[in-house]
Amino acid sequence: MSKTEVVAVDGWEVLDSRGTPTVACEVRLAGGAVGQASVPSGASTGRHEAVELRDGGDRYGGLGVLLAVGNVKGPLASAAVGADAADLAELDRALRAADGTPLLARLGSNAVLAVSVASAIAAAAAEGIPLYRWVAGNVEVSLPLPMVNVVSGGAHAGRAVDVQDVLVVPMGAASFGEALEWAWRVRRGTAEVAADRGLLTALVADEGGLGPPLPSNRAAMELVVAGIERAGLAPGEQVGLAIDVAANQLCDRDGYRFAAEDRLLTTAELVDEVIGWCGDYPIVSVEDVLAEDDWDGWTAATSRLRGVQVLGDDLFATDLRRLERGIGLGVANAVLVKPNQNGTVSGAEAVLRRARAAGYAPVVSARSGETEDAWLADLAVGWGAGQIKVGSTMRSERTAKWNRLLRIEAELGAAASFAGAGALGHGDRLGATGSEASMAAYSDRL
Ligand code: 2PG
Ligand code: MG
Repeated sequence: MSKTEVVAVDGWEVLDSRGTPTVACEVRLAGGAVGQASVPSGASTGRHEAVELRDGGDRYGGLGVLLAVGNVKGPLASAAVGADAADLAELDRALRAADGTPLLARLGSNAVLAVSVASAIAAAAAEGIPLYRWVAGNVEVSLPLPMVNVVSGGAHAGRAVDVQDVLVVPMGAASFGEALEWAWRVRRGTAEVAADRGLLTALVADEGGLGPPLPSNRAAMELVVAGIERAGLAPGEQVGLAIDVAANQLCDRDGYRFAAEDRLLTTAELVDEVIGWCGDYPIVSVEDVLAEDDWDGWTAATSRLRGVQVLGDDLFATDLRRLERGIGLGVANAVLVKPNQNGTVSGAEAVLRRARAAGYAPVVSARSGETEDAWLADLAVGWGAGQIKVGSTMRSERTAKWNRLLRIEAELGAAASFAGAGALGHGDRLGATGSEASMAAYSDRL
């Protein structure tokens, strides 16, 4: 029996950062190594992402996950026990096969992902190496450029403004640690400017961002630019803006509705609006500019937004087939990689690799409902993802990931490579081969 053979799988219910139940799991290997993991959950979920299983009924208002926990301990444990955690792709295939549906709707993606992540953590522990090292294999690791939430709206902040998130990208920073400190300074600067203007800043949104009531999307962007200046940093040179429009959430029968601004827009008008923002504010990344199934709209939007990172979240749903379709149509130039949209660690990694091979920039992302786990940080470093988004610089479920990245940076010392501004996607990279070195390294692993 190999030391990395799975011998036991346990599951239980815990609460996430919104107080919503989620699945936790422990995987035990023959050599005695153990891995524990809990999984996140989104609020602005797309139709095409892997399906969470929830109990319904009265317990926890119907949001309990005891059925999913039962599936961890039952069918998923049966599939995993005897498998080799060192071959995660094979183990993940066994988990998927036990479910048998494309979006893991039968046993629950929350159950499947918990087993997948806990297995990876156990396998790394069995080798006595950090998870990021185990994930990387022989490939060079790098610390990601952070995309940090400063002002929230949409489904994350009681729809204070219509766009879901205004984030900052400290692209002029020389290291991860410096980038995080700049983002922290911008968040504080933005809170100060908001307070000077008499806006309420004490309450924080789901991901730790500010959620002040503002008259318009533009007012949110202007506020964050003022925050960058208050922080003593140069907007557009040292720190750029990233916008998550989360356009699915704006869909109305007749178009896209900016409820806070009381406007109804067609697809073309929404794209015009975003292009206007890009002209007036130092925006480097636009996420989910249109709804998840508006492929024609996305094709046109991508060519019109050339020059900025056009990032697909609900659009791709960390799904290889949807990404293939996007690559074929020339839609977007960057992909959000959320392990729980996919359902397994190796499935999410396959999406990331395919994206890079096609010249798309990957952005590893947490969810708005998170736990204190930090495995996402290790995945981002080990995969050399280039960018990571985990919310703001406060609230423990967010800082758990930032703090893990700081630990890795300290551990690597002078050898720590930082992805920096070069990680951002832009149209000009499409069709090119990307970084030849990292491409070669990635194909070696296939
Ligand atoms: C997103 C995520 C994270 P949620 O839309 O990118 O900010 O939100 O987890 O609610 O889908
Ligand atoms: Mg999003």
